[in-house]
Order: sequence, then structure tokens, then C-alpha cells
Amino acid sequence: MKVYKTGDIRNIAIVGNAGSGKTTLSEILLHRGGKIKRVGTIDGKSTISDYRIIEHEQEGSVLSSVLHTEWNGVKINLLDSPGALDFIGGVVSSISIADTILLVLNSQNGIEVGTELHWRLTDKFNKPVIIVANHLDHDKTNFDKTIEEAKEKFGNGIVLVQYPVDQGPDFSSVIDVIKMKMFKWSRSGGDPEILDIPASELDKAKEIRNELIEAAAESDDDLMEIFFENETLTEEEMRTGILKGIISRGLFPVFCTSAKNNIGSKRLLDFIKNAAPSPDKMPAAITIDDEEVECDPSGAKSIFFFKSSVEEHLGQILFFKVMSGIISENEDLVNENSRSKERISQLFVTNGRNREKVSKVYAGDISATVKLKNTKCEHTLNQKGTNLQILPIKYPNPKYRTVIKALSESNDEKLGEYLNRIKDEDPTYILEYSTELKQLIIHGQGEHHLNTLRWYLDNQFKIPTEFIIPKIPYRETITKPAQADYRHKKQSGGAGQFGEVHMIIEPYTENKDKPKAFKIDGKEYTMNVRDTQEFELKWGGKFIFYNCIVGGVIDTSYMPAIIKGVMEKMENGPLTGSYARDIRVCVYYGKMHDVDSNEISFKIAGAKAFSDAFKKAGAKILEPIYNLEIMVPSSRMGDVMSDLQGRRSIIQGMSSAKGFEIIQAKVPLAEISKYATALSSISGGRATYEMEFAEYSPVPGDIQVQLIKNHEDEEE
Ligand SMILES: Nc1nc2c(ncn2[C@@H]2O[C@H](COP(=O)(O)OP(=O)(O)OP(=O)(O)O)[C@@H](O)[C@H]2O)c(=O)[nH]1
Ligand SMILES: [Mg+2]
Repeated sequence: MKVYKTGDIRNIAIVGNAGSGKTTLSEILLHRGGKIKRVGTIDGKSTISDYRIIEHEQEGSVLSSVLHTEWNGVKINLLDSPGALDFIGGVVSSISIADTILLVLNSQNGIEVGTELHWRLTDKFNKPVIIVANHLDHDKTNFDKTIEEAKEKFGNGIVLVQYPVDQGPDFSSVIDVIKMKMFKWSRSGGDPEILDIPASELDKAKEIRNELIEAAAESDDDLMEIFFENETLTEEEMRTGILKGIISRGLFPVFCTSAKNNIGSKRLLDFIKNAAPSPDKMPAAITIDDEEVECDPSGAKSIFFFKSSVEEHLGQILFFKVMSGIISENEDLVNENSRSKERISQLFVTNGRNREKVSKVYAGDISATVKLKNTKCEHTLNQKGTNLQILPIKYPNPKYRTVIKALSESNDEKLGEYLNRIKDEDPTYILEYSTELKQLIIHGQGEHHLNTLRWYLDNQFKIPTEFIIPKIPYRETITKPAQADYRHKKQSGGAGQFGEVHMIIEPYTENKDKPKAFKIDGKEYTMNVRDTQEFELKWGGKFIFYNCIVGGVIDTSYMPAIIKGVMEKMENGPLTGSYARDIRVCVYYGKMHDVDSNEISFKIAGAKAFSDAFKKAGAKILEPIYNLEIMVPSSRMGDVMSDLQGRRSIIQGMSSAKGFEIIQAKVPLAEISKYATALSSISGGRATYEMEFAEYSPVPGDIQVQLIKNHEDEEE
């Protein structure tokens, strides 16, 4: 494989709604660049990008694929990404690594929820976008409406470089306003005829060209001056302006394709070569220490791993981008994350599952390697003496969870191993062994995402499993002060046990003064705080312990035992066995015995007194509440809102974002265990959401009664 210099590299992520034609477009770009002889199809399960069995089964991409093609001496790396909303992980890694994004539109459907979501990601990662209006050969295609919607949602930076003359089933021609020519394809696509623009289209073409020139001029003050003077720009000035506009996200050029009919690839490749930035033209990468790493082949060697894939007969392949320097075969580097030495003994470039060896990889290029010892995705490897750690890719929070169990216990170990392998390929799966719930929980992006995981386990790894709805991690707390005392006394021959503890417990809230006095059931208690201990509970919330003993009735040395007793009860709450939180405990009186008192006695007395007081203190069960941000097309708003009302949610806010409504709501976790699926069915797959843990809050009274009863039944 040829070695390409930094300026001759373009890194392109292909994103867009499911079915917009990304994989088919990738295929014709590979074919056009001479990388494949035959154009594969989705129906024929023969594309280079969708090579995995699961992708044949689902007839769509599941993971991103690293591809490359060549155009006039420039290497174009293509990261074909999945469009289905649940497979967002592949989109996030592709966008974060690429320098330019091709956002593919299905011109029958206009802007779809996936388009909107991926657009937002390009904005978040601040990456240039080229828009490809695909599917121009359908009878329901509506190019003008699609572009209108795009302008409405993404702004006036959307400018046409091309427009179709005859969209629909006979689609064969586009007018290109940079070249000011008409391209006309035969039935088999490929190389178009280049014709003069017909007289009937000339005015429209000129008008659109002027819009493009104006947009190009707007990206640069000098160009703007030239434009005002001459009322136009030369081809060269236009190119400069477009490149600047693309990089600064002021200009988003639109191209026309019918990927299935092999129409439109050549001009797109020309444009990528001429107007998409090479990696060194993009802002420097950032490290965890906020240092900038310029994409410079003469800089210190540094590579960042962004993707892993497990291939039959080969094992794990790790993909990286060279952030700086030039990497050669047999390069010795140091992993900054795991602090171990690694030798890059093999270097290759890929087209789906096909690999080609390469001797050197320049800064900005993408390559792959195998057989590393201690390297994973997100790690940075540097030449000795350099200590950079590139900022890891931030993936979206999970929003769907399930408990997973191997049907046969003998498969437990294997299950763990395979789950980790799947997780390496798709970092949006999160594995959690909850010691609290004693369950292995898999978090993912939606039911489809977890069903895909199950497909791997059933078909690829042959491990039968069951998926169970996970328990909710409830908490317990109190709402008012209460008093209790307990005497633990045991006399059975030999040494006895004796410990007596009197305590008052009350709710903890932030910035509350130290306890001074309580009035409980008509009786007054004065507290004299001698010592305070504050515990940050690992399950959230606080426990504050006040030693208010006067006159040494309990020796200070017994306090840790009392705390231990209370803590044990907090770990196994008196109502339902859930963790307790946010409680202040004042031990103010008690008794000890010269001979019989010991730690165990005070631990027991502390635990019992706490448990008794807890039950008198207006105990409440708390449930986890999540912040949901739901993005829903305006036409489905009513259905989504009424569904939310049935889920004990509190609407926090609503805003409109051009055709979409954004709803912010607080919803209990117990009500959204299958929300991803429900929302998809309510909205016909057009709505999406993000969720994030917000807080714990008390469950309604009837639910509390039910939960306590369930716990008692379980205990029995
Ligand atoms: N008629 C027509 N069909 C197309 C065009 N582009 C793609 N298709 C078809 O649309 C379907 C989806 O195409 P893909 O290339 O898999 O789309 P994708 O965007 O990669 O889909 P995901 O990977 O699932 O996100 C396939 O049946 C393609 O043959 C096009 O321009 N015209
Ligand atoms: Mg695809």
C-alpha cells in the first residue's frame, strides 16, 4: 500500500439517518477510487462495509467500518457509520475522529430524527459538514422540500453546489454551479456526460451560483471586499472561500446522488479532494491536560486508538489515528494510559474486513494494528519521552438496562468474557455488577441495542441467556426526628455482654446547624455535641454521627462500634432492605459495665436503637428520578406528552427547535424501564431522548405500602 503524506489525506465520517444510503454511497466511492472491481449491494449482502453477519441479517450497519479510497493521489479514509439510533456509538467515534462529515439525506423523507441527531453531534464536535442529498431516483423524492427543511433546521449556511434537473425514477442529470455544467448519466451510472447547461436552466443555475459565491465570500473579509468590488469571485477565490467556510461551519455545501444507481460519486470525490480540509488544516487535538497536539508529521510520535473490532482468525484489531509524527512498522511506543511498552509490529489499512500492509503512516492518517498487550480504545501511545494523553471520546449516557444471566451457571465466566468483547467493539454498552442489587446489569441505548447483544450471545457465542427487568435501586430515609434506646444484655456463664445506647435521629439536610435540642413526644432533650463524624455514603447521601455523651456514661472508645452498628443498618434499610441515606444520629446517653461491656455489645445496641428510631421517624422510600430530554417531531408531541403523564413525570420545560419539540421532564426510573421501546412505537421511530440521573425523591404513599409488602413477602 502506498504511503500518503498528511496534506494528501482526508478523513471523512459518513453519517445520517438509517437507510439514507451511507453504505451504498461508500461502496460507489470505493469503486470509483478503484478499490473494488464490482459494486456490492445491500440486498446482495455484498458491500465491503456491511460485512458482518449481523449486518446482513439486519440489512443495515451495526458498527462503523473503516474504509479508504483514492482520488487523484489523495487518500480518502471513510468511516461508514450506522444510522439506527441505538447504534449511536459508531457515529460518535467516527465524527470525533474525522475531519469532515458527509451527512447523507434521504431526499424522499427530508430531515429525519437521525439526521437531526447526527447534525447535533457534528455541531458538538465542531466538524465541517458536506451534505449529500441521496435517493434522488424515487418517485416521492422532493429535493426542494428536503433542502428547505435543512435550511430551516440547520441554517442558511446550507448552499447548493448541485441541484437535480429531473429527480424521480428517471433521475439522470444534475447541474453543478461551480463547474457551470450539466452532468448526465446513462442507466448504468458511473462516468457522466458533461454538457452545457440548457437555456431553460441557466437563470436558476446563475442564481444558485451567486448564492454559493456570496456564501464563500462571507467566510473571509478580503474575499468579501473583492466580491463587493467585482460582484463575483474567481474559481480560485471561490475555492479558498468554500474551504474557509466549511472549516468554520459557516458553509455546508450540498451534493446530489443516487447511490444505488451509481450517480454522483465523481464530483463528490473531486470536491472532497479540493475543498475538504486535510487533517493538518483542522484545530489541534486536545489532551486531558488541555495541551494542544498539532497534526504535524515532524512532531513527536503520538497515536490515539478510537475503535476496536474482533475478526475471525485474526482476533482483535485496533484502529488508531496518528495525532502527530510518522509511525513505521515495528515502532516501539509507550502506552500513556497503561504505562506499558508496546511494539506496533504490523501496520495496515483496511477496507471493511480486507487488509493491506503499509510501511509508514503519516500524522492525520488512520491505520490499524493487532496483537497489542495492554492497549484499548481511548488509549494514547507516544514515543518514549512524550507523555500525551488525548482526551477520550465522550459517548452518550445509556438509556436502557437489563439484567443478564447465563441459563447455565457453568457459562458465567464465558459470558463475562464475551460481554467484555462486545463492549470493546461498542463502548455504548456498559456492564455493571450491582453489589446492591446482586445483579449483572447491561446498559445500552435501547431495546434494539440489547437485542443485538443477545443476537451475538445466541448466534455467535452460543450462550443461552435470560434477560430480566432489573430491580430499582431504592433508598430509604427519614422525615422527622425520633428517639429510641436499647439495652443489650447477655449473661450466660463466663463473661457477659452489656451495652446501652440512647439516640435521637433526624433527617440530614445541607447547611443545617449542629443539633442543640429536640422536643419529641412532649419530652425535651438537650444535645451537647462533643464530636462530629461525617460519612459520604458510597450509595449517595450522607450519614452524620454526633457524640453527645455527657459525663462519660459511654466511653469514647465504644463510639466506633456504635457507628458500625448504625452503618450496618444503613446498608440494609429497616423498611425494604435498601440503602438508607441522609440521616443525622446523636448518641446522647447510655450505660456501660466495667466487666461485661465490649465492642460487640455496643454495636448491637447501636444497630437496634437505630432501627427502632428509624421506624418512628416518618421513614420514606426514595426512588431514583431521571432527567429526560425528549426530542419529538411536533406532529407527535400530543401522544408523547400524554404517555409521559401516565409515567408519574413532571414536565420541566418545553422548547421548539424548528419542526421538533424538546421536552424536559423528570421521570422515576421505575416508570421508564422500557421507555426507549415505548417512545419509538408512539412516535413511529421519529423521537429520541437522552437521560441522566437527577436525584432521589420519595415514592407516593401507595407505592411505599406495596414495596414494603413485597419486601416482607420476599423475606418470608
Ligand atoms: N432507490 C435508491 N435506493 C437506495 C439509494 N441509496 C441506498 N438505497 C437503498 O436503500 C437501502 C439502505 O441503504 P444503505 O446503504 O444500507 O443505507 P445506510 O444509510 O447505510 O443504512 P444504515 O446502515 O442502516 O444506517 C438499501 O436497500 C439500498 O439499496 C438510492 O440512492 N436510491
Ligand atoms: Mg449502512
